[in-house]
Amino acid sequence: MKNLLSLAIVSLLCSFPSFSKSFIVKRKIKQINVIPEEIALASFGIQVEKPLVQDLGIYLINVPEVKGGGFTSLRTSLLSTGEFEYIQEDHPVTQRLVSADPRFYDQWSINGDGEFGIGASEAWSYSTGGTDAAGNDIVVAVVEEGISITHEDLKDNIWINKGEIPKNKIDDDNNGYVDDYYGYDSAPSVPTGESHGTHVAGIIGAKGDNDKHIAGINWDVKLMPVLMKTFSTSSVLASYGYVLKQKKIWLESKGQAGANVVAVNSSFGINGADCNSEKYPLWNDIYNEMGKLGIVNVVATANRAWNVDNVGDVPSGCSSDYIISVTNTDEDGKIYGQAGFGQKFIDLGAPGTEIYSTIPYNMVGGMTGTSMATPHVTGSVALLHAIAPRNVNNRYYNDPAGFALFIKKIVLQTVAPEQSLKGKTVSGGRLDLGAAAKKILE
Ligand SMILES: [Ca+2]
Ligand SMILES: [Ca+2]
Ligand SMILES: [Ca+2]
Repeated sequence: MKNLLSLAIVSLLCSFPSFSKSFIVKRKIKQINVIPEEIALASFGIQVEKPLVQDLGIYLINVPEVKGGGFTSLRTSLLSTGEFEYIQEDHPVTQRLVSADPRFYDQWSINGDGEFGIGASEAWSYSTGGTDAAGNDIVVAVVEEGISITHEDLKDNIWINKGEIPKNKIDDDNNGYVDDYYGYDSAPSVPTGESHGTHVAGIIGAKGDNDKHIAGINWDVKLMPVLMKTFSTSSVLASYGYVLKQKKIWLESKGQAGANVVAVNSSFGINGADCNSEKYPLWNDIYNEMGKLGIVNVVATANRAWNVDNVGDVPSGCSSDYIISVTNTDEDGKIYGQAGFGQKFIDLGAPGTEIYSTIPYNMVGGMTGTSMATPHVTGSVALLHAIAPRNVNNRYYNDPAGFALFIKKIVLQTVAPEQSLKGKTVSGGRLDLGAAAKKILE
């Protein structure tokens, strides 16, 4: 009986000798060790490619391609011998790190479904963020009107000043700021949150894979809320001044105090202003000072379809080398209809159209603007710090200014080329975090 079946199987396999294909079989355990499996399986016309789990009788086998329903016949024939428990096809498996967050499917720019997303899942196979090769926490300062620090997808990633006791009206850590426990609030009130800031913060660092809401580009990162209640140069400078101070303390104390801020997100600005004129000297100045301490400032350009090189913009038209200026791309990868550009001043495009992220009251929602494009780049800078191998990351500690420029160079070098951004941006392309991650590992 067995021989007849074997012949039938062999003839089935031999009747379509076009291409060979791999299958996986599981033998019934009792058959093992009676005669060598390779020989036993050969009697069924099966060639063993390699044992997979020998103790369980699982083998990868190679058979000629069987056309049209052939696999089903092959399986039926093999199973009918009573010698096999299973036979199945060998399916390709791709490396795929996606988060289990319920609204992840809405995040076209991050979840890898959109062709014109940033390639985050590719980068996540190296790191999902949080600490660098030296084991230090990576901090991103988010300068905003307000952030919902109690949002359940943000609260675990909010930076706190451990040297400060909140709400006692004393500057406990003597850094010049009273009660700066949750970062800095230039108008001294407790932040309850505001949609814009909460949305921006979520793109950079909403907790990933926690079964809640969305995944930020960094699943674990420290988000430093730097709040300003008025939109004025003085308020912005005061906010940046806080970041500068915390980074200085961190460097001087060798990580014992302060904050390891590697990037600042600035999704605000002044339309049509000339940053490089005598009217705005302090902007470039403070970006350069932060840059010297290894901080990259990522800034949003105007939500107007105009050429920033001609009409000016603060801060995206500022000439400091330590800023990355970002415009908004849509789900087709093209520059959004209402977004600034400039071959000289605007560095690259990043997804900023219909972006889902956190909003107050434990919710998520969609928003569009250069404000949403910018945190994609800011979050990427932070993630690159986490991905950088030790020998590369050492440079950050030896030459922070040089490292800030190095990270900027990697981001701009690795963009996905995009026709609608050619001649309109420095790089002529769109943020590709997956490619940047590979580059920093070279
Ligand atoms: Ca303080
Ligand atoms: Ca205090
Ligand atoms: Ca989440």
